[in-house]
Amino acid sequence: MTKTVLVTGGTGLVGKALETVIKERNTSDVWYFAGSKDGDLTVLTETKALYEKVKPTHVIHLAAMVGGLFYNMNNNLDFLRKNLQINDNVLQTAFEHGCVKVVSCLSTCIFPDKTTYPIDETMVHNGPPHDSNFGYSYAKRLIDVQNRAYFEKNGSVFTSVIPCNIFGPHDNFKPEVSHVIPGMIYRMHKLINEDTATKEEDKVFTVFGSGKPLRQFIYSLDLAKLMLWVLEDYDKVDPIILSVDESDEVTILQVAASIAKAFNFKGKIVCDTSKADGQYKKTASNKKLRTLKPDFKFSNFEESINTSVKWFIENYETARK
Ligand code: NAP
Ligand code: GFB
Repeated sequence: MTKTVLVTGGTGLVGKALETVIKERNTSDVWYFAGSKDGDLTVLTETKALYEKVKPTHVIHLAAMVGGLFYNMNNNLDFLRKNLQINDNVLQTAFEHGCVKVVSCLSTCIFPDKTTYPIDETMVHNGPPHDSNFGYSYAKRLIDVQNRAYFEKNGSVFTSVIPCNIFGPHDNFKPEVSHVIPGMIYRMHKLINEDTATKEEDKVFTVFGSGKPLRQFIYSLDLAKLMLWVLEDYDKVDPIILSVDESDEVTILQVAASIAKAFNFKGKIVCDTSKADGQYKKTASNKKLRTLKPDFKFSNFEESINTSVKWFIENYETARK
């Protein structure tokens, strides 16, 4: 069956990675990568108009108000309301259009703050999320509840994936909005390229927080390949974690060192502990994924950081910053 796939949020970090992977594959399917210029999905009439235009059989739902720790901390109400509106409009309109399948996106940051480790898919609703991003977290958790309600109603396969932190080309580098990797890439590039009077070895790069929190990071192109596998071959409503191994977890300070290496930065790295750390860890198990897809190979973290830094330098003029 030839699919017509609507990718909401198709112009962002993950959407662009999907577009790159799809271009490398010979597919007869029709793909439509929608951004907010195609319609504001917080508005039901604009959501319906987009579905009328694309007439999708399948949907990969990425569109969301998205941001890093500091953006979440200061905007929990907006993260809650905008994402609730987007999710309800996109899922209900997919249901009304009789879409065969919808794959939505949760995040490993929505799990309970007080939890045992490693976290797995059964633990999504086992307690309140971390205070820093409760708005985003509850809106995302409700996608899982909505998916079950649609399945109960008529057997629709509306499912979701739970990625760990994602990074790669086409990320959002805007410092007040961004996640840690694009945020540090942007700030290190700025430090190196401004104030040319100071010798680079005398320059000091600041890591926000203690640098001690632990994170798992998935390269956007790896996630895109896994999401395409979910679209084709995963037909359960229950969510599936798409994350690198627990053993691939790194500290924020290690991430800063990797970025410094990619820039060949010769200065010092210090931590500003006056800034928030956010969640200390959110270690997720990818056992379910490894069981269903044992042959998948994740990209090397350092190489992916190098590629992302190179992309930012080469696309500095047009990058979101
Ligand atoms: P992103 O780069 O910020 O892209 C967000 C996308 O959503 C863009 O295409 C944006 O369109 C679109 N969008 C935002 N508000 C919209 C609206 N009101 N109407 C229509 N489109 C709208 O985000 P991302 O990092 O690719 O995230 C994709 C998905 O992965 C999200 O659901 C996010 O929650 C999830 N996720 C991300 C991470 C991460 O570390 N980045 C981790 C776990 C899960 P414009 O470009 O036109 O603004
Ligand atoms: O990616 P990030 O902003 O969000 O990472 P989370 C935050 C961690 O990186 C904190 C440190 O420990 C920060 O102190 N950090 C160091 C920085 N330098 C920087 C910097 O320049 N920018 C940023 N942003 N952090 C988010 C959730 O949590 O994870 C979102 O709030 C989302 O909802 C995302 O789900 C995937 O990983 O802490």
